[in-house]
Amino acid sequence: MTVDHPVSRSALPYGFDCPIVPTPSTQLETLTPSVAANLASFQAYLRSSKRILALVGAGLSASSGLPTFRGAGGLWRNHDAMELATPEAFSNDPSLVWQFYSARRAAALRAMPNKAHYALAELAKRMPEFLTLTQNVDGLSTRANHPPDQLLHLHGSLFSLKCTSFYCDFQEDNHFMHPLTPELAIASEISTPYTHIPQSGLPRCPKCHTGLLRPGVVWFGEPLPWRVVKAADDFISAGKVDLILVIGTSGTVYPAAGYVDRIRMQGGKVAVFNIDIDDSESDDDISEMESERSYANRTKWTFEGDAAEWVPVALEPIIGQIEVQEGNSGNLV
Ligand code: BJW
Repeated sequence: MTVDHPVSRSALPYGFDCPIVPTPSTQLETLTPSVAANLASFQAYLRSSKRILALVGAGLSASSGLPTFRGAGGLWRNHDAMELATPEAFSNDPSLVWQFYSARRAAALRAMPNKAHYALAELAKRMPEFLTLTQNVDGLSTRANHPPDQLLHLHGSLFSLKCTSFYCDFQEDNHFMHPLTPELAIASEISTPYTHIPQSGLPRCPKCHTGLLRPGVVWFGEPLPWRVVKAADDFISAGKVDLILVIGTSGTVYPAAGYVDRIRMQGGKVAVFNIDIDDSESDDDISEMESERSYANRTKWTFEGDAAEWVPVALEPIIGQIEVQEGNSGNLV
């Protein structure tokens, strides 16, 4: 499996304060007996599951070098990333918000999918009733060849553009050119002081020639794309979802976070993959003697550590082993 890559992988030129988020090793080769029992119990249930949903967030792409929103790395030029992801921020200062998104486009283009992106893509190829709901806008799941009909982008894409004019319906997807205007090239140079770009230097609508373009992402207070929400609802209504994989998300943003409770209320079980598992997310009580036969008593599993390490291991009974070579071809062995 070879991944086309439009931008070379030299030093990151973009502007997050902490572009590479170091992730402690989960040292999967030295599992304690209780962690091994937890994994065996999860894998036994996974093998018995027919319909599976994944809800993924920024932590999935952390090992690919893309910062998460909350916590370390969620600052861009001393601005809280969450405060830039609003229609109000764009309307107040489109130059600032466009530079934020231009830097993120550059970073996403130069990042590579990691083993968890490939593992989920492989699970989709092997299980027709597996669907991934991604909150990520970086395009890495698509670049890992996740089957498109089994991948829903809840929060849009960095590589979609929309006209902001009320009277214009222009929208373009898969627009990978960078920078979008010559002036936006400065967004990638964090070492230079921030410079305001006048509206004439920001992306303009090629259809109406008057409106400013904006990134095709979903900001706070905006509705999620209705086709996407409907497709997710249709999947959930079509039959009981046996398992939801909750990967690298803080679960704080709605309606995305609500899918976990919906699956739980249907009687589905939950597996959480996160570098930081808090007490409220911890497993059901298990004993070190738990065997893989005991999953009937479980409603939840947690895997604390880097999703890029844990997800491929957890899914191994279905997908086999995933290896991602330097240069980033994902190979199944
Ligand atoms: C690792 C790791 C490693 C790190 N391995 N793990 C109900 C209740 C309360 C509020 C609301 C509600 N319903 C709606 C709202 C309002 C609002 C909302 O949810 N607010 C909350 C703050 C409370 N929701 C909305 O406004 C949504 N719209 C809406 O509801 O519209 C209704 C409507 C209907 C009709 C008309 C009009 C309106 C829209 C939400 C849009 C969110 N957009 C963003 C920006 C997208 C564009 C961009 O990328 O810039 O989406 S915000 C940001 O948060 C982004 C993310 O997708 C989203 C979720 O974040 P995520 O992915 O979970 O990242 P983090 O950083 O939070 O967490 C990372 C996790 O990874 C952490 O747990 C780490 O520990 C972990 N991790 N490294 C594994 N290596």
